[in-house]
Amino acid sequence: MHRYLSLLLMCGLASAGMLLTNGDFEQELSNGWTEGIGTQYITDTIDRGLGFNPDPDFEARVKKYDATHAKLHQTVSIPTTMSLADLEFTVDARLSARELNPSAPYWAAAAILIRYLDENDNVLGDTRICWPTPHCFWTSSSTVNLILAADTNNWFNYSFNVNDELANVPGVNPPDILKIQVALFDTTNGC
Ligand SMILES: [Ca+2]
Repeated sequence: MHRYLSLLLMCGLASAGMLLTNGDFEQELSNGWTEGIGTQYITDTIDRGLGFNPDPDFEARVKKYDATHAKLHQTVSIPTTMSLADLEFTVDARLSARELNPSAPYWAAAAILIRYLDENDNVLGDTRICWPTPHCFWTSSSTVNLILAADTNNWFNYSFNVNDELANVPGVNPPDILKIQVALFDTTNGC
């Protein structure tokens, strides 16, 4: 086996009010969130709990070992009354991924994806707050911006204004963005 990863978080996409449903995970995940695990085994889980982070509130966890991927996601339409500059994204997360056989060209990555979608749900680009292992091929491009976690042991807050962040993905045309998907995502290849 060559991969192990997990991630935990609470997140928000807000202006005057919260756009994400149950972004703080204080309710069951079925409220607002969609789960997806590719080829699930007993070691692959998506759940929520109080104790992943020592704060008194709930967090969500996406953990995979043998599955091809695990994903907890939610897509929101940007209200016509809002501009992209009105949208502030924030998340507290701990990201972890490991290659258990570092000599082999297998890779894993844990990420929070902020995906920019057009009206037909096509992905125009994304911001990836991530922890990729050494063999992961992910790189920043005109449509992808990687924000790397500092380490795998600690929780960090990541916050940005969506319109400001789009300067880092100049291949995405802001007027085309009508929806945003937020996803907690674990993936691997070659195992
Ligand atoms: Ca907690």
